[in-house]
Amino acid sequence: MALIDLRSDTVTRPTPGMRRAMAEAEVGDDVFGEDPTVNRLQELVAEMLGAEAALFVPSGTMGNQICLYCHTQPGDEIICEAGAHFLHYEAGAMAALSGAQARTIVGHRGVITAPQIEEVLRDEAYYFPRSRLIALENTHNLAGGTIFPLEEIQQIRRLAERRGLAMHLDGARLWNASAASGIALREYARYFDSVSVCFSKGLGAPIGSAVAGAKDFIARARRCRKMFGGGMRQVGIVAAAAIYGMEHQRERLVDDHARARKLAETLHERGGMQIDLATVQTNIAIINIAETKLAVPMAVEALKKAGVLVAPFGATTLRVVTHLDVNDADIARVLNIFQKIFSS
Ligand code: TLP
Repeated sequence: MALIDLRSDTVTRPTPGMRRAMAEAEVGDDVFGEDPTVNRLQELVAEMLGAEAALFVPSGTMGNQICLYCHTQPGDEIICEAGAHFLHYEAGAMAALSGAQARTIVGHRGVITAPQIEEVLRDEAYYFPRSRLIALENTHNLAGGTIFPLEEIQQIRRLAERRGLAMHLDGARLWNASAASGIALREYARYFDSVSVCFSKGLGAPIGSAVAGAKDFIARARRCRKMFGGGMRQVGIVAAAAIYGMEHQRERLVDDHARARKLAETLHERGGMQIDLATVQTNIAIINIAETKLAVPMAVEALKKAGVLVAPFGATTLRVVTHLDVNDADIARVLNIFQKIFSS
């Protein structure tokens, strides 16, 4: 029987419809701005996010790093939650490429508040780093796919304006936040100076992300994309997959959320597994196995042998992510396998 891969929503394969869209895409040289499908994608993303412009980039990492670079000078400080993806999973790029440093705040389920941020902002003094950018993540990956509440974003925006800071949103899974909360993408996006979104996660595209913002910001981002080696040529074939994902595979994200919820509710407190159910708001569940008889590497191996791939996600935790290539029957099988591994 085929393995059920719950390591990430990045593992999905392009669907037949998506492959057809890719095969039929009109293309041109995007470094010259001449790929009609890329241009259409960028217009679509800008429109959806209510931004002046958008730029197609190869990965979420590049999208985030371009934005961090464009907002800061070396030595500037970026305020973010302690589990931010760009701090932990982007190979130290922020330090290497932007020369910025992080001021981290431990949030509650990935959420930090305006008063917490205000407390760490620097006063003006030549010997202090310059507080420059507030970067949020929605949904928050490390916290378990949690949604950043809109009211909190609004408070943070007010603070940012008062103190002259820019705001960036890592919206790799903003689609999920919007699908789960019913709040429009553009409503989330309007409080930020830059937003990055990914097509290669819940939407099922094989590659690609975009950054959105004001026209002059995107012009600088385009130059930076080239500098980082992300200028691409006939990439209408992949932009077509992104468009297809947004148009045909977005509404179904709520099914992923329901499956993650079902999985979490069933596994919680079985065989020693602990899940903070309040964090299971979208397509991710973090399972703490400290109280079980298995250590993380052994659990990952045993689950793999039985037919399920999960991601090790800390000293005592596993991450499971639901996506396009996982159906209800798979979830039923996963539940049986977990039951067997952790209660035997
Ligand atoms: N996240 C991946 C891994 O890197 C952990 C995953 O499997 O979840 N922002 C967020 C919030 C992300 O979760 C990711 C990918 C990225 C940015 C980076 O995207 P890519 O992988 O396209 O560079």
